[in-house]
Amino acid sequence: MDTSEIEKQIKDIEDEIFNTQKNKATEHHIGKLKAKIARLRSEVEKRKSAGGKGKGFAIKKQGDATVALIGFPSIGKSTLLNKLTDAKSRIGAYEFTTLDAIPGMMKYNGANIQILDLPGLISGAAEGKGRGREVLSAIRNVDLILFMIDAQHEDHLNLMADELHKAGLRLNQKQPDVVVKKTGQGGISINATKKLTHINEDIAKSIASEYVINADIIIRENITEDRFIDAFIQNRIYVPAIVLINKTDLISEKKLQSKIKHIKDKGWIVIPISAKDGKGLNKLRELIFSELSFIRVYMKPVGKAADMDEPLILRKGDTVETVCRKLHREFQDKFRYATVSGPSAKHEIQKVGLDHVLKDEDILTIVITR
Ligand SMILES: Nc1nc2c(ncn2[C@@H]2O[C@H](COP(=O)(O)OP(=O)(O)OP(=O)(O)O)[C@@H](O)[C@H]2O)c(=O)[nH]1
Ligand SMILES: [Mg+2]
Repeated sequence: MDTSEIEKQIKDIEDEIFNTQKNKATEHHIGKLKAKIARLRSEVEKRKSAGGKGKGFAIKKQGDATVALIGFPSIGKSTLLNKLTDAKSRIGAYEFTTLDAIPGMMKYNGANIQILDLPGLISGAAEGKGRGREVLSAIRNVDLILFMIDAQHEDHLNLMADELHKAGLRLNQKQPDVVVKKTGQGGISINATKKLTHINEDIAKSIASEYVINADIIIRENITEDRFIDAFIQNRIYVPAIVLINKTDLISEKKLQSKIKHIKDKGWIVIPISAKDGKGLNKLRELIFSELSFIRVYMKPVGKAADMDEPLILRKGDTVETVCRKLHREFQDKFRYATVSGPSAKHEIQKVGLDHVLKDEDILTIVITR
C-alpha cells in the first residue's frame, strides 16, 4: 500500500468514527478504530521521514539544553530570539521572514541555553504545509518548547497544540505508565494496578489487539484511551512546553489578565511578554531556567580537590554517562568506574557505573584506564 492509500484509509476510518453514535455499545468499536488510525498515522510518518532524509534543518545541538521557539508566522519569535541571545535573526513585518532554523545562545545562571528560532508554523504543518515537517522534526529532540502566541489571537494556541499532537509530540505529559510484555502465546491479558475509570479492560484489549497478538499488559495509571494507544506507538515524544503571550503592549491589562487566566485554566504554564519592548523577559529567562530542571555536579579529579566554583550543568535524569559524553570521548571509551558523594550517593563515597543517575550538588570523580 502506498502512502496516499493509507491516508485515504485513515480518512475513511475518521469518517466512520464521526458517523458512529457514541455510546456504551459502540465505545469498544470506536476504541479499536482510533487505535487503527494511530497505527496507520505512525506508518505514514515513518515512511515520510524515511523518504525525506537530509531535508531537515542542519542544527547542531549546543550548550546545556536546547529550547525551541514555536508559533504562527509574524508573532515575534525572531524579535524575542534577538533579545534573549547573541543571535541576529531577521525580523519582518510580513509572514515567513524566517525560513531556516536560527540558533542563539542564552547565558543564564551559569548555564548555556541554546534557543532555536524556527519558521512560522501554520495549520496543516503536520501534513507538510509550509516548512511544517522540518519544523516539527526539528523540535523532536529539544528539551523545552516555547509556544508563542499573539495576545490578540488566543485561538492560535489550540491550533498549534493540535499540529504538534498530530506530529506525535505530547506536551507536558509523562510517558504512559504501561508495560507491554510480548509473549509467545495465550492472547492478550490486561492487568491494571490502578482503578480504571476512562476505559475498561475490554476496550483496552481491543485497542491492544491492533498492535500485539500475544502479550501481558500491565497498566499502572488511570489511563485514557488516547494515552493507552500512545503506549504502543514508538515515535511519540514527550516534551515540556510553556506558553508565551507576546505583543502584550497591544492589549489592555484587563484583557491580558483574563487571557492569562483562561490559558492557565487549561493547564498551561503561561507568561506574558512584549518581545519588542523587552517586557517580562527577566521572568522569562528565570522560567526557562527552572523549567529545564538543571542540576549542578562538581567534578573532583582523582587525588585533587573538587572544583566548587564551576559546576557542570546537567539536567535532571542525567547519568555519569552524560558527564563522560560532555567532557571528552576518552572518558566514555576508557571509563573504569566513578565515585560519587553528595545527594545521590548511598554512602559517603559510592562507587558507581555509567548508568548512575546524578543529583543536584553531587561531587563526581571519573576513573579511566591509563
Ligand atoms: N507590538 C509588538 N510588535 C512586535 C512584538 N514582537 C514583535 N513584533 C513585531 O512583529 C513583527 C514580526 O516579528 P518577527 O520577530 O519577525 O516575527 P516571527 O514570529 O519571527 O515571524 P516569522 O519569521 O515570519 O515566522 C515585526 O514587525 C515585529 O516588530 C511585540 O512584543 N509587540
Ligand atoms: Mg522569524
